[in-house]
Amino acid sequence: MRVKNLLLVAGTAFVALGAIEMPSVHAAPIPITNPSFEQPTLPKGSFTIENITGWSVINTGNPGVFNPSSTSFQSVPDGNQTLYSNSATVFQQLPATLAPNTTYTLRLQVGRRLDFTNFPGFTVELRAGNTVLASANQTMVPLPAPGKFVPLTLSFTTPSSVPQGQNLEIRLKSAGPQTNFDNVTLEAVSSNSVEDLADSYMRQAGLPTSAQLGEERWIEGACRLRVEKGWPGGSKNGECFYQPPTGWQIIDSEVKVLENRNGRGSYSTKIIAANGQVTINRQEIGNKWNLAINLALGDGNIEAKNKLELNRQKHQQYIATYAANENTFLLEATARAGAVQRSVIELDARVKLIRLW
Ligand SMILES: [Ca+2]
Repeated sequence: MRVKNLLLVAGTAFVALGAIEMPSVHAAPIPITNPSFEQPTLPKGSFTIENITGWSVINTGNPGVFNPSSTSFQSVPDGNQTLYSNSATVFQQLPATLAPNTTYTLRLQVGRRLDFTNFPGFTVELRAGNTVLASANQTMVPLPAPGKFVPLTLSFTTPSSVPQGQNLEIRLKSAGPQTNFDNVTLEAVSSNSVEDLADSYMRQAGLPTSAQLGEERWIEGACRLRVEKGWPGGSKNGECFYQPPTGWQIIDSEVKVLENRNGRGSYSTKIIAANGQVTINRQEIGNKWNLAINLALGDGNIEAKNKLELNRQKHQQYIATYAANENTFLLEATARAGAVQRSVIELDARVKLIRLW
């Protein structure tokens, strides 16, 4: 049996990267002026009207900074003071501008006064320029108990392309008397850098990158076969093999008949085990994933660790779905000549591969 083992240009080499400087992708906090409404500083029980350091006011309705006594709140989530609004919108345009492929998470606390019977409801918006990226209202949080605050989280992920120069903006609006807000934070996590970082850890651990895992590729001309039989008739067989490089599995094939003179030739294809069985060392692959995940954990890159765990799961699914002992594509052809008719069959097969490791 003659085995034709073509070396592929396809097997993209990956380089083990030793110790390299890794960028950190901790969530980056976006600076907000006076995020906890501690400015201007007030004595207990006092409030300002439309004087909120760093924040602007639209509409009317007595918004301001409030240092509540225990008749309003036993405590506030952060510091001593909160923002209050009796219907106005309070906003802050931030120096930071909208970035692509980024998840923004706005967090704040929404409070209900002990000494106000009604909780009027509110609207919180994260904006860029004049566009509302994400908004929330009272239906998205539990009704705060009188004298208590509840946390509110608002997230938005930008696409790969966004308009330039759009300043981020936070808007807080009460639907009436009175809603209190405190401890506003905004953070950004670039999804691009998480993917890049996860790929770096995978390369360091000797794994393909996430784009390479599950990559599918057609190998043109994997098998070319020509079988001829002429005088004095009878048949002649021919065969051709193709074996993928390590880490790749055959998942499909197509045969083009270039010539079948007098229609006397025939062919068949199958996937077989030749030159030994394919062995997927699951233990070894599992160890590589553990290494990649531990590297991410050691650097404190939780987002990259989470991404790696997803990639590992995807990888295990690929192996479970595609890994088989058949590792060789076999193309067989027979030319059958008649007493006066020559037989020539010429075939060109291509093979589709998937990268498993
Ligand atoms: Ca505060």
